[in-house]
Amino acid sequence: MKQRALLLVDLQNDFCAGGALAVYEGDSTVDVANTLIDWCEARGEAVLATQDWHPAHHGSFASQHNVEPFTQGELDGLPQTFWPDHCVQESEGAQLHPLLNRAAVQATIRKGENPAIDSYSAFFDNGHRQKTGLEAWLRQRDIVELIVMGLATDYCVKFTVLDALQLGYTVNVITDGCRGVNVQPQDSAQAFMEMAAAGATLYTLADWQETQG
Ligand code: VGL
Ligand code: ZN
Repeated sequence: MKQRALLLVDLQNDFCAGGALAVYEGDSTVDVANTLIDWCEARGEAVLATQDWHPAHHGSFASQHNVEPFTQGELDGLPQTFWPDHCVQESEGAQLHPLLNRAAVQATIRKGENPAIDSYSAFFDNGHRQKTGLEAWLRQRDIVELIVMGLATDYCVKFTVLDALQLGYTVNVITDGCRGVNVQPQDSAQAFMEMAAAGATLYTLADWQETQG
C-alpha cells in the first residue's frame, strides 16, 4: 500500500539559537515537529530526520577559503555560498535539537560528508552526482508522499522539496515548521513560491491538522 512519511530537515543545534549558523526563530520549529511526529505516529506513518554532517574542513566553509561567511564563490564548479563552520561531524552543533522527540525518528539521513561538494538536498549532492540512501529507504517502504519541514527554508528544505518533486513524490510542506537563512530578506518567501510552483502544497500546521483526516 502507498505510504506517507514525515521528513524533518536539519533540526540541528547549529541552526538554532546559539548555533554556528543560527536561523532566526529556528527553535520554534521543534514544537511543530513534535506535534507532527505525534500525528504521524498515531497513523503509523514513518518519521525520518536529516543531518547536515560535514567533515571539519568542508569546502563550503568560508574558513577554508579565507573569505567572510555569507560571501559567494565557487565549489567544484558550482556557485557556492560560503558558510560559517557548522554541523561538524560528532560536534554538539551537529546533534539534533535536544527538545526534538528523537526517539520517534526511525532513520537519520546524513549529507554533506564529501568535503569537495555541498549537499543541501536530502536526496543528492548539489551537483546531483551522488545519492544519499533516502530514495532507497522510501522505495523499500512504498512511501510516495512526504510531509516536509525544517531548516533552512531557502536551502536544505527547498532543495529537498524540489528533488522530491522531480523524483515523483507528492510533497506537502508545513510552512510554520520552516525558517530560513535569508541572506537576502525575501529568500524564504521566494523559496516557498518556488516549491509551490514546482508542485508542492503548502500548509500551516493548523491547516494540515484541519484538512487531513
Ligand atoms: C544548510 C546552509 C549550509 C541547511 C546547510 O540546512 O539549510 N544551509 N548547510
Ligand atoms: Zn551545511
